[in-house]
Amino acid sequence: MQHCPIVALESTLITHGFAYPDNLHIALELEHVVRENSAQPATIAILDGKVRVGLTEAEIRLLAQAQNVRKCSTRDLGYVLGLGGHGSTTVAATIFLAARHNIRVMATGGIGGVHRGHPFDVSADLTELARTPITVVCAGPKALLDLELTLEHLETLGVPVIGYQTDTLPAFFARSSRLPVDVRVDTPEEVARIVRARREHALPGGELVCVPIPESEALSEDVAEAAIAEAQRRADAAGVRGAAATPFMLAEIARLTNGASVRANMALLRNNARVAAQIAHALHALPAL
Ligand code: PSU
Ligand code: MN
Repeated sequence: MQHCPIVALESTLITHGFAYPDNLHIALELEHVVRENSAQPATIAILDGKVRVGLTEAEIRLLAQAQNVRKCSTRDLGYVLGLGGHGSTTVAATIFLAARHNIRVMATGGIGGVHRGHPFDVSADLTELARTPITVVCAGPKALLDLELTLEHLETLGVPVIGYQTDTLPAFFARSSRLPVDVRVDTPEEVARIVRARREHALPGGELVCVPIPESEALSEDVAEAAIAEAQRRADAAGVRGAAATPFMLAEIARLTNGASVRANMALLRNNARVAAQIAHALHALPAL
């Protein structure tokens, strides 16, 4: 049993989610927020072909400035581990590695899902969450996705979608998508009870805890939606597909909102890191199975 609860953090948001130096600042801030809430952060990445669970500040700096880092979902891990080089881990690859190091909670901004207009572009985040026992804290799937189809996939895969102090699925930059969540909880202890019951009864896979962005930092739904729609048009016109789609769209949305989306993204990440640390504590406090 770990002495201090650990919160895993992903590294794709450092290499592909934000531009330098925003990426460096937010990565260090997230570690700080986890520590402030009495948990230990573990940012996960592949450095020189080796799995690293917990990076030093120097290593985070290196990733934030490196040009040649491969965005690794689960299937890409083997390429970088086998052939060498640096890899940043998406939610899928991060939870795969975290769970194998007995880490029970991960924080991110928004998980991947089903892309709008591309119902076969389904993030491996969903399939990995369906088979990896870990609790992922996010602000909903990224709003640039098709949220309704993403929820349908999660249901098919048996992944619980838990609203944290909300009855509706948060829409990343905005507080609500108006789509209902399966269940609402209001405390970290309630999340821990659900997780523990699932483990006790050998239900497979993990849980998605969805936390709305803090009110003061949310984008208005109209502003967010207009930027997302335009970014999607640009992505389709440029023929951007697959793993490149999310980074391209996030950069376009940042330009279209004059940086407001970047500030909102940072705010929700900090908030999720805080809630994740609290959930890690609540899990830690329950008697071992
Ligand atoms: N959310 C963000 N920024 C990001 C991502 C999500 O605000 O960079 C990343 C996460 O690492 C997530 C990944 O796992 O995008 C999903 O990419 P894909 O759709 O290619 O699976
Ligand atoms: Mn995708």
